[in-house]
Amino acid sequence: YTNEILQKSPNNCLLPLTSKTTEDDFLEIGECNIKDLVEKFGSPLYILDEKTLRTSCKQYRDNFKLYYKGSSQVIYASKAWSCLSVVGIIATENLGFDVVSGGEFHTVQIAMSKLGYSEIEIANRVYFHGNNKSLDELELAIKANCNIVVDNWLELQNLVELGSCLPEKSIRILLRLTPGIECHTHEYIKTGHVNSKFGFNLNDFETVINYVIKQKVLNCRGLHSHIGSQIFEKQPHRDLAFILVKLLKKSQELGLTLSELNIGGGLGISYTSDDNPPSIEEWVKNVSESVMEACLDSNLSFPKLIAEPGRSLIGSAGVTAYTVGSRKEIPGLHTYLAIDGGMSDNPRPITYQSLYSILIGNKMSEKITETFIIAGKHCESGDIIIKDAQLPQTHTGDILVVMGTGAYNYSMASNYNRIPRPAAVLVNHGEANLIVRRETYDDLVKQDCLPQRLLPN
Ligand code: LYS
Repeated sequence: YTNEILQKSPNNCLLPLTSKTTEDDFLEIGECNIKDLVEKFGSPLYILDEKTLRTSCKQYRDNFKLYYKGSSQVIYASKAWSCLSVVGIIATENLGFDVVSGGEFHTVQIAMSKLGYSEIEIANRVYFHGNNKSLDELELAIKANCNIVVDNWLELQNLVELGSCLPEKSIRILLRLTPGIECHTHEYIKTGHVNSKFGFNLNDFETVINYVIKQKVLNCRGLHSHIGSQIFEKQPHRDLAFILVKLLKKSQELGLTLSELNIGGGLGISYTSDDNPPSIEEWVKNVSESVMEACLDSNLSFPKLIAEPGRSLIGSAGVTAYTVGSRKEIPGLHTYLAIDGGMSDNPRPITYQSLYSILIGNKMSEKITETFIIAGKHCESGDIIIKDAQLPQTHTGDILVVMGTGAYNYSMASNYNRIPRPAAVLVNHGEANLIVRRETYDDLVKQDCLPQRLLPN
């Protein structure tokens, strides 16, 4: 891994920015040796590089300041990885949060209040999304006074009802719209196409605005749209900017002036060397220029521009270290190499057929001589992390590192086959701190209940 790879935008490097090979041929991240990390914290292990995460936050922030001539706010899509330390780092980088559940919101509230932020600061930074928020979640959001991104009619009506005893303009909302934009990504992670489950369809726009205008309790500040995830093209966001700005104009004509425009997220990362996503700078420049151009066309002042990256902030900051276990050779066919984790700590390959890159963390510069199928340890033939991994001679006990696992690995992990979820460590300047404790067998039965009548008398 040459400097050339390491100097790219954080979303376009396979390994975290601080990755190096030590003299004795081990992978080092955040000045921590992979072997020491696995010895100390066990395996599998999620490893998160603080420097890479902070660098991507800074690149988003700085580039919006550079390219957008209005105010802007970057909000982290918590769904990529939500835990106290990740939220803490991102909060101190001055980003806000997109949360899609009471649980994600609670995590932000706890982390930010532990760091000393006031309730008002927390509320201002949180945007509560979701296509089916429960009444409890809506109440939570209203009580905290955060921004609510309203997805549908039921939610609008529920908000009006819940807010009926509140003073005027108490509930800050944005309206989520389905812009009818197709982008090239996996079917399951597209969100902006016409038959998406998310958001109001455009033909409802006028009716929705007219309804919102009449509701005293609703303080509608802007529009939101998100077209999908792991996107490499730039045109869809440009199109989206023009569509949304036209709707800002339309809303103004209907009597509702909106000051915020949330353009969503979706910038991809490179999982393999064939991937070449735009850099964070290119993405921000494209979005900023498109929104400004559209505003000039429509003769509107620049709204507060909000973007909500998740994967491109944290994806490449993380790797997962596994220990190699059994090896099965099927003569004339292929060789399986099994690791001590799999679809429970990384469900992306089985869910989206996602590709990953790997290396052997204790044999960084050894010659590639073998091709393996990397299998997980779950009771499913589909539990395959990589179908054709090119590796040096690899044996039981070697440390296999999967790159680009910072997003949607920890957050989508399960206990399938009652396998405890791995620990996570944060590395920086030679220090490694546990940020998520490894689950124990006792944790696995913690929520189980055994009714009295099942016990012997
Ligand atoms: N979980 C998805 C993935 O791993 C991304 C979901 C994005 C949701 N808007 O690619």
